Amino acid sequence: MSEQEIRVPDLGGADEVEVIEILVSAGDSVAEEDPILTVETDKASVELPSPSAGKIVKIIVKVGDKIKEGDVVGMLSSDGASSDGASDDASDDASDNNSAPEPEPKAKDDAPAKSDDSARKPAAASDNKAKPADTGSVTYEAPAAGSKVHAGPAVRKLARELGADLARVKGSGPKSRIIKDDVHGYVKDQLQQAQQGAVVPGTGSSGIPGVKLPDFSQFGEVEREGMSRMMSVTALNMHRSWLNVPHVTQFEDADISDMEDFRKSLKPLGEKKGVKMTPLPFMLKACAAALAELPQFNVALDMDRKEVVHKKYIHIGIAVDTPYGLMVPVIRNVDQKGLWELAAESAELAQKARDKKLKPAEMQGACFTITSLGGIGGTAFTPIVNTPEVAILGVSKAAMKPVWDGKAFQPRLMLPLSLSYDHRAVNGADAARFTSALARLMGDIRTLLL
Ligand code: CAO
Repeated sequence: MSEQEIRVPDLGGADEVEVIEILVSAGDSVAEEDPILTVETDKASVELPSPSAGKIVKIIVKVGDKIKEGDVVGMLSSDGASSDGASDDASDDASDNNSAPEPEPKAKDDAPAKSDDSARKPAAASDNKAKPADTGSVTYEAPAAGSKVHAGPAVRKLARELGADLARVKGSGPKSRIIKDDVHGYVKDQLQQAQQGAVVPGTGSSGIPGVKLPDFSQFGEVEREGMSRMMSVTALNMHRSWLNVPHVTQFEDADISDMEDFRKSLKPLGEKKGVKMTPLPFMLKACAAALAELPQFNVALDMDRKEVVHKKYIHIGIAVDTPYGLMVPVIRNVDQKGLWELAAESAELAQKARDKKLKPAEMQGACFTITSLGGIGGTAFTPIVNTPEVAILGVSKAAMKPVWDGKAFQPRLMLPLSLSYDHRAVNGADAARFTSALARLMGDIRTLLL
């Protein structure tokens, strides 16, 4: 075991660069070429690789520091083993499973934050291999079966956020390692191709022509503002779902008169417990029961492998309106929790969302989403499925309505439900069964206990 300095390598002509991300900490094991730091030159962001395999002793620079070629940035205790291609691959796998900066969900096929799953699972069979579009612009080959992706945790995180399939991105770093600029370039090219009407191979994009903006200032005063990161990521996710999923929305009214009487009767107890019981926990319970009753809604479609992924857990996302945009924290094992626990947990997660304190893991792994606009208003809407989930329940504002009981009209409190679903996974009859089950369960909450 010997200690060696980690020095800044040749920066390709850049004089001084800024450290923008530190990717390892003392005690981490690294393979040769594993990324240690990300630095930003005036042209690109680049990951500085480890000179050899070993254990990080210390990193002596911090984010914001300016460094140049030859500077010492840390110490590595080297075991003398120089890594070959095989260990390089191993390091990539390790970065997938252990050292990624955000926790990965257990179920590899289920990351609502739009993971680069396809980089982790076997590539599509060769007969499904997409051919590059003949557009004259940059095209990307579908990955060869079993091909490895060489990219560090920060690059993988970026690719997940932007929805880029790393297996299709060409690496321009050392040993064809993918760097952040490759991901940005890939996404940019895909968008350009989509705007030009090209079908981007393997993306499922329909290649619709882009919307040309007029010069708005000819009509009146305007001001331009950069989109926040959250807004651009949400826009991309919505667009992807909208283009990839054949949506249908099923409507139903649930009679929640008795449920509301019961909920209101819980108010004094809620005050004692310091927990507000809103209609949301009842909806969560009802959705969990409906998902158990109709498990065809608790799936994801793997179109590459032509497989249906059946989930044996019931985690439900709740859409939360925040000043920064829409966030979807996830409540785990809803079927195993009681109403008070669900009320406390949903209030806590909603508050965390509004305070921007949600951890990535708290927004991953949902099987289904509830988006409730009931506290605001409206009679119905058509929510967009939060892929790779296959259904989402939109809830509008409950209202008193005259309901015919066979002899007379009775004033009943009716809750409008809008279930959007992926028609590839679910058929219309099952959707009607699902909303009927919700109406039945919320209409008589004693059935939630069954
Ligand atoms: N009908 C009538 N009233 C309802 C209702 C419904 N469907 N749902 C909630 N309410 C009432 C609640 O009972 C509460 O009333 P009181 O204060 O008198 O008890 C009031 O509306 C406010 O409830 P709330 O919104 O604070 O709590 P909630 O548990 O119902 O919802 C949350 C929590 C996080 C879902 C909600 O705050 C929220 O952010 N909703 C917006 C979600 C969104 O933006 N979706 C759009 C996604 S697509 O762009």
